[in-house]
Amino acid sequence: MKILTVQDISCYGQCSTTVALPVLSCYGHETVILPSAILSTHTGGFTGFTVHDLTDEMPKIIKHWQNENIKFDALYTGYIGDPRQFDYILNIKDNMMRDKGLFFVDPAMADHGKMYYGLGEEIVNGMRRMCSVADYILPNITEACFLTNTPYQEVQDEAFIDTLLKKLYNLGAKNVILTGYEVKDQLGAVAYDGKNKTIVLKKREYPSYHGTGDIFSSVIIGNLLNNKSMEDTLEDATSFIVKAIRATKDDKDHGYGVKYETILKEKYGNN
Ligand code: PXL
Repeated sequence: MKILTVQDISCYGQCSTTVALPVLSCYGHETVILPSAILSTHTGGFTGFTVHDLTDEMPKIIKHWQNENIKFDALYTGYIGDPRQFDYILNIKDNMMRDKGLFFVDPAMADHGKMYYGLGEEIVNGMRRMCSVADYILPNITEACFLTNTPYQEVQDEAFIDTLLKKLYNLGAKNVILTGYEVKDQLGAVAYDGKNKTIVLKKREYPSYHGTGDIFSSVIIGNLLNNKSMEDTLEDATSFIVKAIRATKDDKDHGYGVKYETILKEKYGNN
């Protein structure tokens, strides 16, 4: 499958584009990138990072691709720092996909009840527009609350999650995959297709790290594009993150992201 991913390049910090590429490659997919911005680091836990917005490059890159008649089997969006980019992305979705091409939206904009640094209402509105035409949306609980104007709750019971799933589904996406679903000491994800729920939970690992949401989404997309069932997909993604956190937590110099490379190597490397 040829996948176009649109998200930032955080040069240091193991998130967004820099984790999506290796993960999707290991699941056997060709990856194409349209970087939304280039940052020295991600915006969580670092101060003084640099940001160079790439919105002005987007129409030029897209025009060249259209001249070359390039088309994609899947479009996967993540962190978007500038609201002008939503029109470009929706134009790609409408005009540059192969038959049965799939649109995956990870509305990476918030966590732990708060928007990420520098992001506001215009980003929420743009993400909502993309969700309305997506095949799959992959919000965490905080993002789900912002998308559906639901007050954030630290502790979520099943009724709250069911309401959130229905509200997310009503945004227009064909499938909802809600991540960060927590039940007692377990953490995982729940998928909803308008009829059925698929829930996969694992014993929660600590601490929580930046970038795990981006790895989680990339593993899910890698699997779904290989026609794996939702159950197998969520099983693979949750166990991947559990292993990555275990591989990282004893390294005190590595608080900015997870050491997921050894997990990929375990799965796919021969040496
Ligand atoms: O991991 C999500 C993410 C992606 N890109 C940038 C971020 C974050 C989270 O903070 O800052 C630039």
